[in-house]
Amino acid sequence: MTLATPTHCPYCSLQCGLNLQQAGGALTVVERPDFPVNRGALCIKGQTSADLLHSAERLTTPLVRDSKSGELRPATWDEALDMVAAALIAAQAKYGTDAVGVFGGGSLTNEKAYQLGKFARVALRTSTIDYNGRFCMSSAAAANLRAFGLDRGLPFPLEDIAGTDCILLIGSNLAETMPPAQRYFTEQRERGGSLIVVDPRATPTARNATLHLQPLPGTDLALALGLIHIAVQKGYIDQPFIDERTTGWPQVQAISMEYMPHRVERITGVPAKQLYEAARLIGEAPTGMVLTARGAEQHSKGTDTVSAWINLALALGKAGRAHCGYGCLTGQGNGQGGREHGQKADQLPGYRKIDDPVARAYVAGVWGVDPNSLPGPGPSAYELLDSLGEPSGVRALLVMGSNPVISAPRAAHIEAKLRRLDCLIVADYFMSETAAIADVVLPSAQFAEEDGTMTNLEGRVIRRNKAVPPPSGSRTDLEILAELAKRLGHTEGFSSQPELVFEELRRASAGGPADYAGITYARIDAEYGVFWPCPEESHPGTPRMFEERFNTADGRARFVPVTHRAAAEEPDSEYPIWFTTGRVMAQYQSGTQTRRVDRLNEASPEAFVEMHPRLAKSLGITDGETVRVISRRGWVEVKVRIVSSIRPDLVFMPFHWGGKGRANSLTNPALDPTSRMPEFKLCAVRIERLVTTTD
Ligand SMILES: Nc1nc2c(c(=O)[nH]1)N[C@H]1C(S)=C(S)[C@@H](COP(=O)(O)OP(=O)(O)OC[C@H]3O[C@@H](n4cnc5c(=O)[nH]c(N)nc54)[C@H](O)[C@@H]3O)O[C@H]1N2
Ligand SMILES: Nc1nc2c(c(=O)[nH]1)N[C@H]1C(S)=C(S)[C@@H](COP(=O)(O)OP(=O)(O)OC[C@H]3O[C@@H](n4cnc5c(=O)[nH]c(N)nc54)[C@H](O)[C@@H]3O)O[C@H]1N2
Ligand code: SF4
Ligand SMILES: [Mo]
Repeated sequence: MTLATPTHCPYCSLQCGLNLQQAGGALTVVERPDFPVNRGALCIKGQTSADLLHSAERLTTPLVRDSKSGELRPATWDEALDMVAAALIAAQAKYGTDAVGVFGGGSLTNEKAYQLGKFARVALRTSTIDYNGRFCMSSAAAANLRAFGLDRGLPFPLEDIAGTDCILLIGSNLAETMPPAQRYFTEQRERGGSLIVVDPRATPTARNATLHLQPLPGTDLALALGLIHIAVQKGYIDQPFIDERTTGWPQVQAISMEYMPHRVERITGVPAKQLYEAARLIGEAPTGMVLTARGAEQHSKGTDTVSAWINLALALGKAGRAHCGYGCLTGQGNGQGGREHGQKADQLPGYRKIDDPVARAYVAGVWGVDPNSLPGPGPSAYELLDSLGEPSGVRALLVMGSNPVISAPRAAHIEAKLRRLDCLIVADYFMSETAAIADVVLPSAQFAEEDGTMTNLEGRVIRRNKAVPPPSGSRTDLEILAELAKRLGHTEGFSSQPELVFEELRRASAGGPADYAGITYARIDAEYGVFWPCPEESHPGTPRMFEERFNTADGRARFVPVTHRAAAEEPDSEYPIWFTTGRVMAQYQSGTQTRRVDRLNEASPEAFVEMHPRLAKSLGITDGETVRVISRRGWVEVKVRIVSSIRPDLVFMPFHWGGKGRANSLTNPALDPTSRMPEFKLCAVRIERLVTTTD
């Protein structure tokens, strides 16, 4: 009999179900048609995910930087862990507790994210902890909180999308970033529904739309206000809903009056006719959904932009009822759970706030520590990385689940700062670009080698199951944290058993906004996941939220008055072209994992920059030519792909590669004032040819 372990893909927030089957000593991925979210479908990354487990490039022994040669050399676990503990203790003794930093990730299981937060606050007593989710959906999270009093990416199951009449999808290329989700969009269209896609590129997602709006990047806020303006003008506003379920409309309506269609056309480049058409499609539809992803959110005004789109949904009465609502398409495998259990600078488990005295007392009680011993909020991800090696900044950093040398904005600057640390410790499966400059590298176990839970983009808590033991020489992240805690004097409170950690997480989250108290491993297995909040074991979980009330004190959603503003950096005579970044189907994030899978490299072997034929012509550039793209922060050298699907004033580059192909050498770390999200999606560049031809 062949053994199959039901589990989930290690990559994105869709967390597609798959089976891992033993075949001839190796694991292979086979369909798991019973799992409801993807119903057996997998994208090419999920299909090839078992290759990660058998990769010859797996790290299987700890490495430490040799003080004489300056090179990384193999070490025993004891030697490496002793070295880490000594470095952490030394940095704190010399520079204070906050001089040790922790940088986590949205790919960590809930158990690991929870334990990492506890490790920082209890074992290290540092306030300096944040994670890469800050770079991901923090703007949507902030806007969700201020409108609805609660942040869950989608307040409804994905399947509800198939039943809505109109979808407004802003800044998402889900045909490439979560392909199996497309089935719900296709079903929706087949039922007669309409889809409006807002993207400066005619992506595969946009090509399926009823209407594609192709604005200048960074102008979504004005676009949303313009649609509200037209909705008022045309009578699409749902006044009974506004009166019964919201507050703050008059102010937002007054602001929208200033966004006349011709003015919005001037700001966004979207013809007024298309603005009217978009407003009509969603305004006249009985039900509708407004969904955003990184294209709308990764801006220095990302939070206000999402607020503007939420305002539109509320004004049209398309929230808080069946087949209606605003949702953020979260990105990383555990992007949702990773932001709920305490690895974020301002958070305690259960999505509690670290500066709330009641929350501090409760969580301190679960942890058996004095509430006063818990540190306060720390710096956000970019600010943390920017402080590395500074006199009052971080001197030793533990990175678990991120590769900031590739993925942080203004990456050359951040890489230089990482190199200045007294001690950089990286736990990873592979030699990422960040691990390569570390002082200690700790080889971790991968998805099929550990148990745990993940929370997908719908707020569905699911189980990652162990199919094989980790290779000898590597350890799970929970084991690493337990061993380090022991060396810092905490022999208890840091279990390496996932289910025990989950039991503690349940208690720590009980009564908080993201309440997992009623969720057990056994229930998840029996029910294909459980949606939080789920306060009791007898509670069914909450697939749909806000149908009766929003999570604010008075139960009403809040309109938030926001106005359009320019990007932090705009083109000028020196840097005349807009530059934006994103993803391709076959590569994932900083590429540490996917760049090690043959089939994925064949599909997407290298970095490139997309440009419109008209722009290429004006610069004398031919398809396939290598050019230098330069911003105020750095340069890249990449091949050009000439495509007519992009605006002529903009170029696009995926961020999955390093070296001369590192998109983040160019990006602008201007931060959103509320979410502290960097402006990944917009800066100004100039393009230079490397060769001069005579023809
Ligand atoms: N293949 C693949 N899939 C992934 C990932 C991956 O790395 N690779 N990563 C996962 C993660 S963590 C995330 S966060 C998600 C991200 O998923 P998406 O948000 O779908 O991905 P992006 O490509 O970053 O951005 C989406 C689109 O935003 C557009 N855009 C750029 N600027 C603007 C703007 O100002 N306004 C608007 N409206 N659009 C703009 C870009 O042209 C791009 O097509 O994907 C997840 N899935
Ligand atoms: N220019 C530009 N930059 C961007 C973005 C963009 O759109 N444009 N998007 C941003 C977004 S949305 C995101 S989410 C970030 C992501 O960027 P990163 O934070 O760099 O995310 P990953 O590449 O997934 O890095 C995860 C690293 O941790 C390892 N890893 C994965 N899981 C685990 C685990 O369980 N344990 C341990 N120990 N290691 C693990 C992987 O091998 C990998 O090396 O990039 C951001 N950067
Ligand atoms: S869509 Fe996401 S979760 Fe599904 S197979 Fe692809 S990468 Fe994995
Ligand atoms: Mo992300």
